[in-house]
Amino acid sequence: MITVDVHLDEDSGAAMAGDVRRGLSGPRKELAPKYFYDERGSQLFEQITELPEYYPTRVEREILVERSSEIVAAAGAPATLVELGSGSAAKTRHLLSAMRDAACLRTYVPVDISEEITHETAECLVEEYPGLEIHGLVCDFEHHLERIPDRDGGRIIAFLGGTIGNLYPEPRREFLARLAAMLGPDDRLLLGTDLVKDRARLEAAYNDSAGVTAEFNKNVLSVLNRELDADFDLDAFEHVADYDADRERMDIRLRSLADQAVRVTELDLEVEFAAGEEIRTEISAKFTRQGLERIYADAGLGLAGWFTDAGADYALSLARRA
Ligand code: AVJ
Repeated sequence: MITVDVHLDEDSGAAMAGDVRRGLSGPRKELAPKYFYDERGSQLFEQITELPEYYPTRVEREILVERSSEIVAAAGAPATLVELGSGSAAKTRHLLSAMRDAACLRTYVPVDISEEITHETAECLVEEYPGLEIHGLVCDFEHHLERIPDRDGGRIIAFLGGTIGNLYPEPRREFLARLAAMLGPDDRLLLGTDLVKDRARLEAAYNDSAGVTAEFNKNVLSVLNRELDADFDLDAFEHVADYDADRERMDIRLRSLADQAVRVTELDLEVEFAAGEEIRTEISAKFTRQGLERIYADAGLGLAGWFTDAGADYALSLARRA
């Protein structure tokens, strides 16, 4: 009942080296948020999701708990759930249960970068959902979307957690257009998006009083120290996260506290920082229903369902191929 295909071809170490060289060589320094998530970074993110100030995970779960059966019905009671970035599939169970209760559930396709987690999750789920067929894919779904198997009986392709918010508008449009191209008439995208709200709540969510987000942000420097033999002093940088209301996104950086030079031995690179100079490490876009309708239209998609929590802090939306 379980198959797992692994597609981790290209040398991810070389890709990282190239990304980091480009990111730290220009006048505006930047590192991609995917580099946060080594083992420590993933643990810190788990801790973030439990912080009182960080509402997105809780409200997304609330929507799934309260409205999964409506979502499944609105998606046409499909036979397959594909989940991009499935991890331990904690939230997925609400959708799977709703599909089982609607008697449409046949196949779950978890797509994740971690082979270990994908296997573990698959083993647990076949026990919890007797008869469930699991076809796992281990890959970087940003690059290997096209590897996702097509299925009869319709699919929900779920991309939860608000991770779409990490993409800049143009790569986001390209990613959604590639998803749109995969959708058959009976398939629906299910996308999790954090919504625009007042600055104070947004900024609190990314500047928690326990300092976990600061530690999470600085962890990317530990990743570079280990993977590229760099010598970043984590205490020489401070966490900065503020809301850019014009662009409707959180802007998350690390600010150098002093003039300093950092050596990245593996890249044979010396990076200079002036006091106050920043490295952007993440954006986290916030959405409105209107904005998302536009974003969908620009990617060849159409809004087909809108589900929010009671406080309208977060949305799960369904989209179809236009
Ligand atoms: C995992 C990308 C959804 O943008 O809120 C949390 C990551 N960064 N706190 C987000 C994050 C700092 C999170 N996403």
